[in-house]
Amino acid sequence: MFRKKEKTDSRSDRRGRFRAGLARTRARMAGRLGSALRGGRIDEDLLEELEEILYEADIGVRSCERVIDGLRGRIRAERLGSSADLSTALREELLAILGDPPPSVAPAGSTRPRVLLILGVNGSGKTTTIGKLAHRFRDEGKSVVIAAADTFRAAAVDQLAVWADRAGADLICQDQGTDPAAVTFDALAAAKARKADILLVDTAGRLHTKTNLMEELRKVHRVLRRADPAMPHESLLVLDGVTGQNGLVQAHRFHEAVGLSGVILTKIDGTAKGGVVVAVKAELGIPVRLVGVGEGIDDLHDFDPELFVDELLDIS
Ligand SMILES: Nc1nc2c(ncn2[C@@H]2O[C@H](COP(=O)(O)OP(=O)(O)OP(=O)(O)O)[C@@H](O)[C@H]2O)c(=O)[nH]1
Ligand SMILES: [Mg+2]
Repeated sequence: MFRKKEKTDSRSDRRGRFRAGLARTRARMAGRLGSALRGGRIDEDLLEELEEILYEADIGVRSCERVIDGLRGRIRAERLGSSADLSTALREELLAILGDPPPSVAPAGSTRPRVLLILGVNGSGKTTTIGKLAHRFRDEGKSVVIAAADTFRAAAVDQLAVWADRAGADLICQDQGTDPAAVTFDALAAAKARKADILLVDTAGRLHTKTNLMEELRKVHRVLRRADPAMPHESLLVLDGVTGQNGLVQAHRFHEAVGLSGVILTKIDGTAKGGVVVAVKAELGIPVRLVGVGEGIDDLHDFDPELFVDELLDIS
């Protein structure tokens, strides 16, 4: 019933791909930080330069102020004297905003099926991310059902079918134009009947009928909640990292509609503004759970704050 999955990359390859995915941000940020810090003098001019570098990496006004104020206070209180001290303090300030590593989206021992509702505007990377997630879960030996609840475009189902096939997951779809909530209901029944470990629900990103997109998503959410108040176990918003902070406004609307449990930030490989991860946490108060660093099936990583900040600042 659950088809054979594609061969995956090894762990070290994955780490390498994560690093490669952050290359643009690192090149811009770490290079400039390095030369600013090498200047030697720790004064207001240096803080101003750091602020500009952080701001350009898209970490957001609020986080920028918080980091710089934190550094200013520590320079005084802890008498930070060397650029190495300052670099360590900067790392700590960024980590303080990002917080502890977020929990896994499908922790071991979860009840079956664990339901992940995937949301986001048109083109943000929902379908691709679902393919990557399905592949990862299959790699962990879990059985996966995917609900094609983007019923507007026929091509949407075809695209999802390709990913389901690559990952070795089962796809539940219906005719174009069917109510997405009905597809979700059927997919949940199928996942239960097949005793699947995971149900991934792909949704539309665009307004395509008279119904408001948020209304449609609320209905999908409601169908799951009615079946089990614990469902969906995760409502994850896929945000395009290239659009950076412009995506945060939309994020508020999705959050109001269904209550988000996390963000999946995609296309970080296509931007030098990877600092947007910090802005998402600081401005939305919603943790980044996963990061997409490419179009390949292995290019999705759990968000690890320490690893991320170290890559950002080029600390190895
Ligand atoms: N470089 C890169 N491209 C990505 C990433 N994630 C998705 N993409 C690309 O982004 C484009 C849109 O991805 P989709 O998965 O179709 O986006 P979607 O949100 O399902 O779009 P709609 O169904 O139209 O709402 C595709 O060309 C993907 O290959 C990523 O992490 N890095
Ligand atoms: Mg899609």
